[in-house]
Amino acid sequence: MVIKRSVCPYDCPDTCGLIVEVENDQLLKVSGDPDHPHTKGILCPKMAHYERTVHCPDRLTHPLLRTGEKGSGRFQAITWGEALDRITDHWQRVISKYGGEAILPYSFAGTMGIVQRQCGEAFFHRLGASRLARTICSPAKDYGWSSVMGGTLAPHPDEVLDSDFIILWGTNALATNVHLLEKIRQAKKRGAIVWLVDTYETPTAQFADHIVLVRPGTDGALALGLMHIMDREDWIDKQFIETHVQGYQELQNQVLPRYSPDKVSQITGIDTELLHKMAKGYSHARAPFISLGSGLSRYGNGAMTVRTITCLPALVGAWSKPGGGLLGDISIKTLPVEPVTREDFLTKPTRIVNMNQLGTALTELTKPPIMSLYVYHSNPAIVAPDQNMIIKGFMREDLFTVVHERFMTDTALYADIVLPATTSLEHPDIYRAYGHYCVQRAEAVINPLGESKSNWEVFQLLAKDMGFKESYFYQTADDLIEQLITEASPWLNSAHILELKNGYPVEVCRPGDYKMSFHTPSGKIEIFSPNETEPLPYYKEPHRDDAPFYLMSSPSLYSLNSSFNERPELLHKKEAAYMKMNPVDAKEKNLIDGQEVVAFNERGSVHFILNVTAKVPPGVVVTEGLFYLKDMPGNRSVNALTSQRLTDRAAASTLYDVKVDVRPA
Ligand SMILES: Nc1nc2c(c(=O)[nH]1)N[C@H]1C(S)=C(S)[C@@H](COP(=O)(O)OP(=O)(O)OC[C@H]3O[C@@H](n4cnc5c(=O)[nH]c(N)nc54)[C@H](O)[C@@H]3O)O[C@H]1N2
Ligand SMILES: Nc1nc2c(c(=O)[nH]1)N[C@H]1C(S)=C(S)[C@@H](COP(=O)(O)OP(=O)(O)OC[C@H]3O[C@@H](n4cnc5c(=O)[nH]c(N)nc54)[C@H](O)[C@@H]3O)O[C@H]1N2
Ligand code: SF4
Ligand SMILES: [Mo]
Repeated sequence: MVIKRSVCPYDCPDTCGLIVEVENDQLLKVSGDPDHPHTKGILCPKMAHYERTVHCPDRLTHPLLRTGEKGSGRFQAITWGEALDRITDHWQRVISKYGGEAILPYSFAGTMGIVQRQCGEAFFHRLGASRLARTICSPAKDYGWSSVMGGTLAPHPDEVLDSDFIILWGTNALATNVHLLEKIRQAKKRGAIVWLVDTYETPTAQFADHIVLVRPGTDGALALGLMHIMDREDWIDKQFIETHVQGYQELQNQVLPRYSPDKVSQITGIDTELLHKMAKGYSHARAPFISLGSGLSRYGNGAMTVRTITCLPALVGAWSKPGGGLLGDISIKTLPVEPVTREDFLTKPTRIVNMNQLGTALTELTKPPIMSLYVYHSNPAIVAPDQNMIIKGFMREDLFTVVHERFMTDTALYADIVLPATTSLEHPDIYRAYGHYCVQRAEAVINPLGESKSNWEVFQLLAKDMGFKESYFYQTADDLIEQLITEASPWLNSAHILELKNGYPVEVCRPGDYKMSFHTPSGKIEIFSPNETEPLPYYKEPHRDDAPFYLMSSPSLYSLNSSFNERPELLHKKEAAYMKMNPVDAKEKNLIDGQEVVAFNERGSVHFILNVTAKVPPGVVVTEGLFYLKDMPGNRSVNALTSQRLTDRAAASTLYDVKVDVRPA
């Protein structure tokens, strides 16, 4: 038996260190690495048995050619040689008839390793394909943060240990940020008070001393209401503001008067007493800390909402206090991506297609139309908005679709050719976390299952078949990893480089005073951002459908986006595709707990099992987790209801900005 270190590859802020026990290419056990500085040996329930995903009997092991109708799931095994020839022959024909832009790559975050995640971009740049705006997750959140804080480094997650007042704002941390929640538990033991701001009582609410339920999409108004009270009561840090903040006076004079507690209460649904209590607690805390999730950024006003919330710590000088500040994502690129993505391979700036508008792209784009789609480490049939439109696109007879996957996902079911992919334990990579400051390299610990190949290997083979001569395509993944490490200076020192080579996680170097070094054009925190067309924050309305219920589709504890649905025991824990509804609404609609219901709007209808619970306020319905269609009662899942509309800035998804009506099935 051999014991090796590895890294959790999934799209999760924690990027846990793993200890893997292997014998004869068989994983015996996967556990947490106790030596990891942030994750300290603890894994979430999903990864505790990663070996069940890796050795899952449903893994794809051979290239497949479609033999039945699109979506029928009828395929026959073919060789890699035949699969690659069919793909490149088809692409040559598409390129000569329509040009390279008729080919669209589609990928997101099935694996977060930099090489395997991003190497496809180099290939498609060289091919001259349409480019994909990969904005499904949190670019509106990043935008909101940067418009106030610029390139300022986010606080280290350990800061929260020293906080006495913590707001979990729009984050179901028990599902999505377990190691930060662990630190919050420790802070609580030392006396910290925890507030939760969400749209319903999430499983994380059990950790909160105070729960604030906000009307979906109105958190910007909540933040302005808090600032209004803090300003009126003079609960602000004037000295900090004078030295480190740009635009407080403008905010005070032009914006805050418009957000009285009564007005904010009307917009958000929060009563004025609770607003007052929250503002008082926040501004009187020794070290107030906000953990900001992404849910509230996935609205038509998402970037502005995050921008407004990001102003709060500045008013009380939280940045100058050990334990104070705001942590969204650690987006700083401690490892470069450019050596992998190779934008220089583009001979001209090709068309950009937004990944949130795949449905429209496949069904409506012309000049040229999309004639071939190559999907890798993403499952758009389930994760992307407007499922019916996407499936309509997938059904096009003249669309040539290739899907590189570990499992027969709903997307792969519509492929002309399916290619089998490795898991992270079968290929090398290097990882950078977005919830802490560690990077870690991982080597393959077992041989690829069956004939599966890594993203990097497939793009190398496709490049060869297409006759690309660039040396980039003829190096190994390890060569690329070495290059990234070499170019990661000044974040890594020589001791770090050695540790990475040996497979250990390393925490990158940060300047000592980074929390108080504001990397904005003015060198100050910019409440007033002169570069914005709207230089001051204000409350912007989200998009709204004309239907009675706000629909939340939050992350589940037992799956990660559409991943982990291959695991029966995790699926069992999710029980069923529930829709939570308040008892008052259920009564009014004549619906009872446990009954099958249909949520619907102009984009689609989805069947759920009704769960009547007071944890959800009236007017809101909630479903947790994304399911494969075979596990849904009505063969459609929640994204048949979500829309392709984009956020106010950064063209991100608005997955939570959606309304539905509900009727019995
Ligand atoms: N177990 C598990 N872990 C995951 C994931 C998963 O699916 N499952 N997903 C991974 C991914 S891709 C990401 S991006 C990260 C983070 O994933 P995110 O999607 O950012 O998840 P959370 O940060 O938990 O934020 C979602 C929370 O926002 C709340 N919310 C929605 N609208 C509003 C609103 O208007 N106001 C407020 N205050 N709250 C709102 C939802 O109810 C939910 O509790 O998690 C990652 N980790
Ligand atoms: N309604 C609603 N929709 C959502 C969300 C939500 O909260 N609500 N969350 C959104 C968010 S935040 C995100 S980030 C997106 C995520 O969307 P995706 O990034 O598409 O995430 P997954 O559904 O996990 O799909 C990843 C797929 O990659 C495959 N895979 C894993 N590793 C590899 C590999 O090395 N190579 C290849 N070729 N394949 C691999 C997996 O088997 C899996 O099927 O979903 C979004 N969709
Ligand atoms: S999904 Fe997140 S919490 Fe779970 S093991 Fe992976 S990095 Fe850790
Ligand atoms: Mo995400």
